[in-house]
Amino acid sequence: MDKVITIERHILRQQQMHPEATGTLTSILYDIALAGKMIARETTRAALEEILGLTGRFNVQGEEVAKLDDYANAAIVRLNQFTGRLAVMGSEEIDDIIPIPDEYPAGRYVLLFDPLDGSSNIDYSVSIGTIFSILRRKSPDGTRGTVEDCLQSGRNIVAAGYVLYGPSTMMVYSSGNGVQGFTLDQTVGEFLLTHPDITIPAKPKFYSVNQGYERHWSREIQEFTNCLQARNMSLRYIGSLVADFHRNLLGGGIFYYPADTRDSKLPHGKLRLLYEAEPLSFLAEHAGGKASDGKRPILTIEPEKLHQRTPLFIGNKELVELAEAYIRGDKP
Ligand code: AFP
Repeated sequence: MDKVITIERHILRQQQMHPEATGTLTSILYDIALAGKMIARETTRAALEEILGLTGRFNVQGEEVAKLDDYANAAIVRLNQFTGRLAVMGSEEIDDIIPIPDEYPAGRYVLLFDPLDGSSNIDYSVSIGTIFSILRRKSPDGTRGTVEDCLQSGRNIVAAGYVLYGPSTMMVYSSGNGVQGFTLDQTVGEFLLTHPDITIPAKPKFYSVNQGYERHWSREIQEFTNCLQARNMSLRYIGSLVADFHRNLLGGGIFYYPADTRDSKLPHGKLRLLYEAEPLSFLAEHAGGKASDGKRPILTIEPEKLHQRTPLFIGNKELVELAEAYIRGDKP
C-alpha cells in the first residue's frame, strides 16, 4: 500500500459513495473510534495505575464487573448521548436500555455495544475488545427510543465492528461495503488503514472452542469437533471473543460456543445475541464467511430480549455449514 489512509478519511470516503447520506453515521463511527482510543489508553495504563481488580459489583449476567468495564461503558455513553444522533443505546453491561437524557435531542440511530468483551482476561494482560453495531430506529423520529428499537434482527444492521486491545489496538468495521481493518499508530493517535477489504481465507487453519466443556456438549458437537481434529486443524482459544474472532478472520477458521449442559440457566450457551453475536456475524458475512446458531443464520434471528443468549458458530463458511450438517444429523 502506498497511501496512508486514516480511519476518518476512509469513513468519509464511504459516506461520499452515498450522496443521500447526512454524515450522521460517519460521526457515530468517528466517536466509536475515539472511544476506542480512550479505552486503549486506559487498558495499557491500567496495571500501572493499580486500577485492576474488581469493584465487587455484579452485572446483569451475574458476572463480576472489573473497573475497566465501567470506564469503557461510561466513555461510550458520554461520547454519544448528547450528540443528537442516537435515539437510544444498549450495553451488555446495563440491564435495560440506555435512554438519551431529556435535555438532549434524540436522533435516528441505535447503538448497541459490549464495552469490554473478554474482561475476565484483563488481569492477565490478554487481548480484550469493544464490539458495536449501529441500526436505524424503528420508533418515530423525534421521540425517545424504545426497547423495540434495540430488539432488531442483525439483517437491519447498518454498520458494525470492534476495537481489539491487543499487542496493537485495531479497529475493524464494515458499513456494508467490505470489512476494513485499521491499526492505531499510538505516536500520532490515528487509526491507519492496514487491512483493507478483509476476506476470510478459504483454507481454514484454526478451530476455537472451550474444549474444557467438551463432556457437556451434545454428541453432534463432539463429533463435529472430532472431524476438525481429523483434519489436523490447530486449536486456538483465548476466551476473548473479539480476539478469537479476529485471529480466525485473518487466518481462517471457525469459532464456536455451543449450548451445553453445564448450567441449566444457560440453555443457549453463553454469548449474547445483540451485543456479541449479531455484530460479529455481520462482519463475518461481509468478509465472505458465515455465522449460525447451528440451525439458522444468526442475522435472521428476531431478538426477544436485550440480553438473549445464543449458540454461535462463526467463521469460514464451509466449516459453519459442516457444523450445521452435524447438528441436523446428516454429517458427511
Ligand atoms: P468475559 O467478558 O466474562 O470475560 O466473557 C467473555 C466471553 O463473553 C467471550 O468474549 C468469550 O468468547 C467467552 O465469554 C469465553 O467464555 P468461557 O470462559 O466460558 O470459555
